[in-house]
Amino acid sequence: GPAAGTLSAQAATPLGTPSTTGGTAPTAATAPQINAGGEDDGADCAVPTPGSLTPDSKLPDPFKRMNGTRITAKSDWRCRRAEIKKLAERYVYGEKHTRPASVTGTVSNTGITVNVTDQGRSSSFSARVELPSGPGPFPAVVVLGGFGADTATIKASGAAVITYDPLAVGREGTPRNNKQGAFYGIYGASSSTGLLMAWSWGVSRIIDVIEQSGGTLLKADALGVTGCSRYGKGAFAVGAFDQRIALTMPIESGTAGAPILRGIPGEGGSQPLSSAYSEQPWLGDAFSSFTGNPSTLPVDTHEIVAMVAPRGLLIMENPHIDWLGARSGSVAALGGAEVYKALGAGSNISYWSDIQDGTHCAVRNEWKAPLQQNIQKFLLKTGSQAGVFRISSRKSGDLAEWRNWQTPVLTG
Ligand code: MCU
Repeated sequence: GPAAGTLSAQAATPLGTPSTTGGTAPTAATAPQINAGGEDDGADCAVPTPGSLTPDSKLPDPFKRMNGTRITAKSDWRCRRAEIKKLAERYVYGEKHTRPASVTGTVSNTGITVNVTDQGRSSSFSARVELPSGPGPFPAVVVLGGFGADTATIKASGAAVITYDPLAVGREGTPRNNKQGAFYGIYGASSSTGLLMAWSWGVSRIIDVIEQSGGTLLKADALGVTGCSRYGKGAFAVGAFDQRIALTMPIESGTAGAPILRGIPGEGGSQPLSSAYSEQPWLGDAFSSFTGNPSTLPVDTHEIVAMVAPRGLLIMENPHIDWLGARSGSVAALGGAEVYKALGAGSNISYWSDIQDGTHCAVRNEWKAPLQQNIQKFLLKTGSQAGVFRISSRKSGDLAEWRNWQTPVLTG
C-alpha cells in the first residue's frame, strides 16, 4: 500500500474522444481577436548560458539577473523573466520546445481537435468543450484532468470549460527513458522533458487551434487554466509557460507544483522531492541532481509564480494534508507576489488555503467567490476585485525567513 501520508491517487476519469463532426458553432457577433501576448514574449531576449551552481539555502533574488546586476525598470522584467524561464526549463521541468512547424485543428461546441507536426513527426489529441448558456464567443477555462475543479461555477460565471486529458500528451506510469504520449511522439520517448511541461505544451497547442479558429466560439484572449493535485502541478506549469493564459488557478498542487522546492525538506510530512521525482516523470530528468538537496537550484517556484505576473493567478491550497506542503506553498505565493507588487500588479495574485474541509480535491464553498471574481476580472473583464491572501494559520510560512533580498521600486 501507499506510504503513510501518501494520497491515494484518484484515477483520472478517461475522457472520451469528442466527436467534432456534428458540432456547429453557434453564430455570434465576430469581435476582433485582441491577443494578450504571445506564448513566450521574451523569446528574443539574449539569455546567457548558466554557469556553475552555487549553494544558497535562501530563495534566489527574482530581480537579480544572471550577470549579477538587478533590474531597475518594469520593462526589464520581460528579459529577466526569459532568464527564469530558461533556468526553469533546464533544471526543473525540461525544455518545452518553441511553437511547432504546424498546428491545425478544429473547434466546435463539443470539442477541440489538435494535430501537430514538428521535426518531421506528427501527433494528435483532443479535448472536450462545454459551453455556458448565453451567446458566444466565450472565455474558457482549460481543466486538466477530470476532478477537483468547480466546473459548475466556471460555467455559471459565463466561461466555457475545456476538459483536457493530460495523459494523452504525457502518459504516467512509464520509465523516464520511454516516455509516451503526443508530446513524446514528436520529441522522442527519451526526451528529458517531464510530464508537467509536456502537459503545458499540449495546452499551448490547444490555444494555437483556438487562435486559428477566428474567435466565433471561444476567445483566445480570455483563457484560464486549472486542475487539482498532479493536475494542479500541471496547471501551474501551463500558466507559467504560456503568456496567452490570462488566469492560472492551480489547486492543491503539492511538491512539484507551487510550493517552494527549498521548503520541502524542512516541511514535516510534505512529499519529499525524491518522491515527487520518482513517483511519476512529472519533473524533467535534470531535476535528479536536486532531489537530495535543492539549495543549488538557481531558480525556485516563487519565480515560477513570478513568471505568471502580471497576469491573473489564484493559488488554492489545502493545509489539512501535510503531504501537500501548503506552508511552502504560501512562501512561494508571498515571494512571487513581490514581483507582482514591483510590477504594479499586486492585486492580480490571490492565495487561499483557509478552508474547512480537508478532503483532497473537494469542490469547496470557500473557493467559489474567489473563483468567480477572478473569472470576472481576468476572463470576462467585467470585475475589478482586488486579490486576496487568505493563508491558513495551520500552514503559514514566513517569507522573511526565506529571503535576503528586498523588493526594488522599479521605474516605468
Ligand atoms: C498532490 O498531487 C499528487 C501527489 O504528488 C502524489 O504523491 C499523490 O500520489 O497523488 C496526488 C494526486 O495527484 O492526487 C490526485
